[in-house]
Amino acid sequence: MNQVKVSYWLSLLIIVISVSAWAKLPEFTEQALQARLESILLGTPWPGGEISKPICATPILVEFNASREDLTSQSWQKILSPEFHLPRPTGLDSIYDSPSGHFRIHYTTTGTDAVYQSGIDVNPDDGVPDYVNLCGTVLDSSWLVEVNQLGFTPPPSDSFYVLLPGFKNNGGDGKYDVYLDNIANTGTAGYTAPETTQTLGSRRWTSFVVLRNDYSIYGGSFLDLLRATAAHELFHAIQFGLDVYEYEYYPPDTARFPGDTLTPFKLAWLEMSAVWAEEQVYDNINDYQNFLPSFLALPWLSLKTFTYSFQNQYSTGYHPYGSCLWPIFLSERFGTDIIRAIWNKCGQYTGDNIFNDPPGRKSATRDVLDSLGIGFEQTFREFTVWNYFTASRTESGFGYSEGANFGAKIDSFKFYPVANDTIIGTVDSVPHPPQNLGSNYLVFAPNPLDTAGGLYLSFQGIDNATWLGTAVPHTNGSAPTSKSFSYNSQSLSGQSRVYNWKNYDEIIMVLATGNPLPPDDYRYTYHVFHDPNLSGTEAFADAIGDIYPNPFRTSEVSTVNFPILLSGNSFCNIDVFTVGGELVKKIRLDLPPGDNSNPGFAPSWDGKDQNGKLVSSGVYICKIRTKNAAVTKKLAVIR
Ligand SMILES: [Ca+2]
Ligand SMILES: [Ca+2]
Ligand SMILES: [Ca+2]
Ligand SMILES: [Ca+2]
Repeated sequence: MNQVKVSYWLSLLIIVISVSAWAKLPEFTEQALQARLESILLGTPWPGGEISKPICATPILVEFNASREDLTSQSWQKILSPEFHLPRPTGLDSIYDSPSGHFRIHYTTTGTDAVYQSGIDVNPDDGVPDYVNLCGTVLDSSWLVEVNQLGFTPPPSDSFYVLLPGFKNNGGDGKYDVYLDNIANTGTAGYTAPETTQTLGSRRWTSFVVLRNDYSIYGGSFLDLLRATAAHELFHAIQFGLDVYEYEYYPPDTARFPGDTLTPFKLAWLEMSAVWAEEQVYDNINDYQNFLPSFLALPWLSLKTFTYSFQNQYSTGYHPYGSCLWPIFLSERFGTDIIRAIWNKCGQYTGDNIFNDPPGRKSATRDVLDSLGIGFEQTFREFTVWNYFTASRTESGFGYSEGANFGAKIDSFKFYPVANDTIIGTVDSVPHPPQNLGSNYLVFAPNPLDTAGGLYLSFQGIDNATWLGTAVPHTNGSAPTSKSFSYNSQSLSGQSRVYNWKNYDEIIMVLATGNPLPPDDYRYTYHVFHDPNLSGTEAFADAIGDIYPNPFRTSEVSTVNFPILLSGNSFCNIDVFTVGGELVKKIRLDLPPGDNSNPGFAPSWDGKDQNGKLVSSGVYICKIRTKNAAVTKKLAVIR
């Protein structure tokens, strides 16, 4: 053993101890954390009498890792090694290296930690229990997909990790260590523990995974639970190798979440993307679908909801798992690479930058979606529309590839039959206004006897949010169309018109908030009525929207878009001038009626002049004309 490294580690321990002498977590927070961790490791009761089944206990280990320099209670010694580290499971006296060589599996065939069917060694007959062979194959499959196929950076090697007194099986051989342990909390299928880092202050941490020695306690397709858990936990190991601090921290809010077993650590992205990873490795297991009720039945909850409440399938503790629909949506809409791109951006900044913009830079999600030219708000809007059309509402060719199999669908908490004399008056509040990154669904069904006219829809934000209104006219048996509300961000109001409502079985008004912060309920009023004039061809004035992205960074995106809404077929002329009045580019197009605003549909420009040369950085004047509209807009080009 290297003497230099030992003294390095000892000096680290001294730092830890000296920090703990003055830093302090709120007492309640520390007690709850300790009780949770003891519940996982020792099987003691979960705090607050909650049902103790965090199926993945990893967030508790992350919370511990983030807090351990602040812990004060001496009773922590019950579960911690003398160095205040979380010890790896002990008593596992055998090892097996997976066929790929990436994993070292620690197990035993005797005592309470004995693996499932420890005496069965047939396939292959190699002196290793077949259950352990299966674990090796399952972990290798997970690595093959997550690292080799999806391209995620593998978890950092722990080969540098030296043997200190009190550590056993520290696995310093560079293989990733997995322990098959009889986890004391029977509700927990596995966990990943961040352990250490090679460089003081680094966000890249090594970790180890604990899987169960035996999943047959769960009955049913319990080997599928082993598979899903292995894929899930390996993804946590990958996450910790990118940024172990990728979570939000904000103080508990007892006023708003009285049922919450409070945690100030919000790790929703960790869980939603790990459930997504399960689906990438084991598409046929569909473990994620078990968690969808907690998301789809409570669409107003923030996408960032994270609690330890697990009373039933609608409990908020399951919400981060059900929120796997967000990464699943992103990867089905844009390709699976997008999740790696987002996680890699998370890894470029220490701490929370998944949805929130850290100082001086864009959030990982916004950054990646901007680079695709669509932006966060429009993407979130599409997500809310996909979420409506699941289970019995699924329409072929639209939305989630497995949406018809979802056992849950969006709870639209207002349903209005509308006749031609109906006005849905202004409502001061709704029972569950959307939280940050949440959504509401109001469904209006035209009376089939009232054939003339259409529906006018509007809303007025009471609270300041990035309101995202979408009107979704839908006929059963057809893919829905959707139309963004026009929106005034100064007055927080928006409106939309749906012509010829007799063509539709329902018109859904989706109202969502696109702002990630602050956590709150965002109230609004809405006003919807039948308008007999909304018949025939939609006679709106052509609308020319804001050029996006603006500024146009030619190093990040290949084109800039000019969104245009047309009442009928029209030419589209775009002339780009320098501020000095010199014409640099002429674009001439014919566009179809309707919404020509999304990437791929909107007129676009590649930033090159008439000679095919990229224009220089600066402000350009764009004159945009259609049959019924003409505007002049500024565009900043940054090379
Ligand atoms: Ca065997
Ligand atoms: Ca190792
Ligand atoms: Ca699947
Ligand atoms: Ca980060």
